[in-house]
Amino acid sequence: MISPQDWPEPIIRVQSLSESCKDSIPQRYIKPLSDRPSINSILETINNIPIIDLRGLYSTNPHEKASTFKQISEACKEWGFFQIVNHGVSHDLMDLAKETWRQFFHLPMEVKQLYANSPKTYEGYGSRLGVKKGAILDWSDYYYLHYLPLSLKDYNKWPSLPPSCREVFDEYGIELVKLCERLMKVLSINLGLEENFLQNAFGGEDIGACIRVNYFPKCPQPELTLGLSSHSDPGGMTLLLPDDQIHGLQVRKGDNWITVKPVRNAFIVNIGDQIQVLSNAIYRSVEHRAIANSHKERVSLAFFYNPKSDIPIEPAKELVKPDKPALYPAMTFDEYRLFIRMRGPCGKSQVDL
Ligand SMILES: O=C(O)CCC(=O)C(=O)O
Repeated sequence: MISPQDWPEPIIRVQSLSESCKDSIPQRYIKPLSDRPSINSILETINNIPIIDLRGLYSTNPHEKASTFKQISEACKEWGFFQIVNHGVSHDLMDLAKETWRQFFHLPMEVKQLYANSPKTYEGYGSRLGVKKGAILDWSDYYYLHYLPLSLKDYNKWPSLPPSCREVFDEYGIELVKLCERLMKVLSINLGLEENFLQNAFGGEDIGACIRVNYFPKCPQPELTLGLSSHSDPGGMTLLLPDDQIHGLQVRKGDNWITVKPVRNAFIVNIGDQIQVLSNAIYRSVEHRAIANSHKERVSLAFFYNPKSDIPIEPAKELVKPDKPALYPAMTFDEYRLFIRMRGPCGKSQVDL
């Protein structure tokens, strides 16, 4: 498969549309009826994903420790999503990261355009995912960056404004990598594997990490569109820093969409397709999407913790049994990601294929 060099149509920034279209959205953003959010559904709003206090992982009380491991295990199996509090990342740094990126999106358009991206690597300022000509688009802009491996980290692609952006994101990346490493150990132990199993399967210290900062401008008709279409995350594990003032993330639970109520200073963790493969589907990546909002803009930071891109990822031998054969063939993350990037967000169809 050859990576596309350019977008199939001229890029229009959703932020500009939000400023010019006060009453209605262009046809290109109107989703088919089956994909539209039912914004006021009771079922969507009464539930919430599990909230887990990570302090318990380091408790000297064995019951508290075991209970925290169990909560994470159940959340991974039943939801594929959970919120974590007391995770060790400085709350000031979290606020600063969000604020810095919000400032970026408020820079004049000509400054942001300097970083316009292409579908070749997606790095930079973007307004669509996928390259299908005539696709119905999502109501969001974003900024996508590689953080690891160092060979892919290119400061020229990082915004030079606001001036603190590079420094803040560097510090944020260090903290999030540490947190992901801790969670990978917990997931390995919960799967009955050696504690470094998942980390080693991802390439040891040689993993990949990237960030997508999503910017969802105000939308005059949120009931007709989506901020981000339904998808599962292609990588290993995602730490999402949501906007805790505005609900936007919805997670699929059976036939329903649950609107996540973010807890202040929490991260939202979700299992990606690569951990689904390694765990032979004991853990499953779960479809999620973002709804648009008519009153306020929203910013979210998705930090993707991924396997090294050129090592084959396949179900752990220990989790393959005569009655549970390997459900997936070996594939590198590079091969998988290329496939995803051509198609854009498509529910769970990618990993199931
Ligand atoms: O903004 C959100 O709540 C969801 C973001 C997300 O799913 C993503 O960036 O992959």
